[in-house]
Amino acid sequence: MTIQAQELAGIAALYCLEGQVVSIAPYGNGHINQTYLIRTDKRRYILQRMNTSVFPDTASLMRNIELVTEFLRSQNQETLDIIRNKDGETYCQLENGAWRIYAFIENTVSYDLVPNGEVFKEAGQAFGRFQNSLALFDASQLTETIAHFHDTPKRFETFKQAVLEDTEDRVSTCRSEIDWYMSRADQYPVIMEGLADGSVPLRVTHNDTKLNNILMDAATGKARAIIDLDTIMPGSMLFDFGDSIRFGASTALEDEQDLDKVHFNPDLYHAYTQGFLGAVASKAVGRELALFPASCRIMTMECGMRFLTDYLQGDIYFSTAYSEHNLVRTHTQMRLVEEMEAADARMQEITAQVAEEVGV
Ligand code: ADP
Ligand code: GN1
Ligand code: MG
Repeated sequence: MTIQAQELAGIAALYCLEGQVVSIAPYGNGHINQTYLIRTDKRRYILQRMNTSVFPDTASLMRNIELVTEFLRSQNQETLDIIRNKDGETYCQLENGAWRIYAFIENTVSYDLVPNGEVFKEAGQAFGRFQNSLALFDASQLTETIAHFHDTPKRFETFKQAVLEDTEDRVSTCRSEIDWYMSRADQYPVIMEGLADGSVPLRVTHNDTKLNNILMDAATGKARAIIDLDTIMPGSMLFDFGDSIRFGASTALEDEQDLDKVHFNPDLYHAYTQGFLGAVASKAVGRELALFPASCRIMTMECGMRFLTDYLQGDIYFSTAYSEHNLVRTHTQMRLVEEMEAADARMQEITAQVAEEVGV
């Protein structure tokens, strides 16, 4: 749905914002919500039209975010600041969607591509610390915003169903990609099996740990706030670790069309592992450590499979800019998995070395 400028101004008018609104324009590179930057003559805000087909229970979603941000603030951590509307509510349910406003977290940068290992190590440390903080949070208060979010075998079932239904007549355009995902089916259950038999602990996790969901201080480069808190739910530490590597240990953007530019970089894996493991240290159990390299492949396969499912279903889930966009994203994920497969021994070596360094 295209939202008109006048509608956006109407939504902003439901809030007591500081200053006069000067402009409201699309902002950021998220794939799920529609994000806008509001500028007033005094300050800036983030306005989001939440994706209610992805998150149908808006009230529970916003309650989760309220609880988690209150908790993080009580721990002296910088976090999202929900601006309440004139009725004192955390969001506005309108005919043209469900809307929320956050204070803009100023003087920060977020990256779609890792500029260097230091930045990625810093991200790892921040996500590790975040994991530690969430360990103190009472998970029973949280609603599961998307059931089976990182249940890779279930994602695979949905994928196979999309292939069978072929509603958009696109199967013929991606046969080799489909075969690629079919041939790796035995790997998908590994994390879920660990959660089921208890060898992998159930924790409270962020579940969407890509690099552009962390804001770094523009001056010092230090991590300031972890954002996009929509998917905080019970999960495995391996979801958060693997997804960060999927996105950040690549030499190219997630939607790079030139596959010659797309490589898995083991040095970036090293940097992130140093940061993350340095922060979670002894909290990580042996089975989690053993699965660090496999979790990167599983999360990358899962994400690629989700892009391919969306391509087959007519691009109904992720934001896309052109008709092959999800297929292009699928290709980068496949390339990364192949290179991770080839680098498995090296990844295991790095994990063991870092574990020793941080005394795990
Ligand atoms: P999506 O779920 O679509 O990914 P996000 O909540 O991650 O949406 O927001 C999209 C982008 O907007 C982020 O990657 C970040 O660049 C920017 N952003 C979101 N919230 C804030 C904020 N409070 N302050 C500054 N930038 C923000
Ligand atoms: C989405 O919301 P965003 O853009 O940070 C998606 C993640 C995917 C990611 C792939 C709720 O993340 O699961 O890994 O795209 N979020 C949701 O880039 O599905
Ligand atoms: Mg995001």
